[in-house]
Amino acid sequence: MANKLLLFALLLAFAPSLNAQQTDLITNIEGRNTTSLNGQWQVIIDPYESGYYDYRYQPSNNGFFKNAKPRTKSELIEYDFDSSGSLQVPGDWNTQTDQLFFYEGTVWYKKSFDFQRKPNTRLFVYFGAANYFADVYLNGQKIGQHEGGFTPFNFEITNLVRDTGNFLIVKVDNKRRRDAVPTLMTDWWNYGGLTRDVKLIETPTTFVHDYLIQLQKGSRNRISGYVKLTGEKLNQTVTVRIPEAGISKSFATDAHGFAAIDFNADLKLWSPENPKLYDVMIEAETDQVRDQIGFRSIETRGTEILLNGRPIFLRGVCIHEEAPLRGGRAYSREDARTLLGWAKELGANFVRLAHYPHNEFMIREADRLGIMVWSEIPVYWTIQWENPATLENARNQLSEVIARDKNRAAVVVWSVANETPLSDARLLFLKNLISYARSLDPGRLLSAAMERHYINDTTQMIDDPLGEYLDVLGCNEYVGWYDGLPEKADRLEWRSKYQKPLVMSEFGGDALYGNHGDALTRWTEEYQESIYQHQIEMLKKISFLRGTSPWILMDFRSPRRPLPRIQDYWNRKGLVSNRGERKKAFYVLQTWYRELANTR
Ligand code: GCB
Repeated sequence: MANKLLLFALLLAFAPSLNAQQTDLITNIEGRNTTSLNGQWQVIIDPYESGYYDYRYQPSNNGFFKNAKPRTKSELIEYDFDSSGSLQVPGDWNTQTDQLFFYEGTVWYKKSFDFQRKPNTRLFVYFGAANYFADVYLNGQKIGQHEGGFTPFNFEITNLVRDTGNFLIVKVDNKRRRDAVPTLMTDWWNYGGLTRDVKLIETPTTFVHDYLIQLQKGSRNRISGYVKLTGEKLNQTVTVRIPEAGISKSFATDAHGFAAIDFNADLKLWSPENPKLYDVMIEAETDQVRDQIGFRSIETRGTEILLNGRPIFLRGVCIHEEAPLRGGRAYSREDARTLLGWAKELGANFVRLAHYPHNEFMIREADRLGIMVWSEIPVYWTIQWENPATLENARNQLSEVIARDKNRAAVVVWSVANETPLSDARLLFLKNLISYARSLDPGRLLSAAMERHYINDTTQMIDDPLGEYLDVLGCNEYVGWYDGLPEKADRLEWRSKYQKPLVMSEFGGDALYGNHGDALTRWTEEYQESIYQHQIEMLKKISFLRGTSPWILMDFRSPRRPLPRIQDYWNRKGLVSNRGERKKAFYVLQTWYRELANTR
């Protein structure tokens, strides 16, 4: 009996992480032959999940995914997608209708489409993201499920798709769960739905599934990585061409379709001053993919961060994936351009994309604009450190964002956690993520927003044991907001146990745009301005500081912020309001960043 129980507990522990039907992520969607499924999708709001469970709370064989219609006038069917409402995809559901503003639960999405698949092709359905849990069905059959609200996934539908009358149905559930990643408590809005692009990807029967084409760690003239084919003809010759650099190198793939690539290359390196991207062609016998790739080295030496071998200071700002001006989840290239444009105006060469992987547009635009990126997974606050399924889930989200963005020069840091409380279990969990990230992508720096503490009234100590395993130390501090008044920063000294670079990954305070008063009156622009003034003087004195990303570029929605007339469910720590107005602190930071740009 005890054994049975143990087995059951183990099964239960691993159940939510089963991704059995999921195809490995296809790299570089922009370079593929795709058909958009964006637009209006029919939806059914299903708070009791009666489209999934029967009245005994057992999964039903006859759920809404069947898209049934009464065949006779007597037949009883209690749902109908086609006369229910519709929602725009991509998009969160919360900001599309008042009815769903605070909703956390299940919404069923349905899209009909025709598709004439050409002979000798394969077809995949690709989701940029679905928050949080997705069950996906095509023509009444389950094709897969996915957990995690901010990373892409795809399923093969080659043998299921019909020329006409396909119906793709997705049950999206954004209920928060204690064991999930993130867990129950966050400081951002739980926007639900098909929040990013949905596409069909058509490929040859054997195709270039994945590749890593980046500079080898520590080198500025040697490219190393791999190309991976999927399909029946796995032994092929693949050629990597970078015409502008006069490169054409061929490799033979092995019986698994895998070829390690490794060659010298004389390249103009990517940097914020010159964000050079090369056209790169990956040509197999049966498939070709084109990408735009930048090449740069990133490493640390003592307390320095070196970009292309030269010390650099990361002049950054944090950003949530909140749509500028319109509100709701950001989802478009225009959203990315606006947000990154404001960061540039601020004088930034770096952004921390908090607290989860943002959409691919952000990374692609950062690549083009020359903005370095800190990319993060939602291991936030009080995750269940001892739950193996939670770890598996975090690992999966990490592997998906690395799979998607590993060829983007802009991404310089993978961050595995934010403000997680010290414990042995937490350290084990995060060490596991760090070594996993290094195994998937040896080239980038690893960081996390760690814990730090006072050793006396005026000394902050960084000695979180996690620091030993990171390349870059991250610290969030709110001196002047949650921790004393702004002038407290004047007396503070920072110490670190580690000879490593520090990025002050958060600081700041709330101000309602247009709310004025003296520098000691909370919620005014003047108070926030004063925080930045005192902070900057303090930061200048930290000898091992190599970057800053204050909290945050723009006001963002949070259910934890109910104060009427000031917050109204917005976290007001933005340097820019949700309507795009610059607050006074914006200019304080801009002045410092301009100074730094001229002196470093
Ligand atoms: C933090 C968190 C961030 C919050 C911020 C705040 O430390 O990392 O997610 O939004 O503080 O505004 O309190």
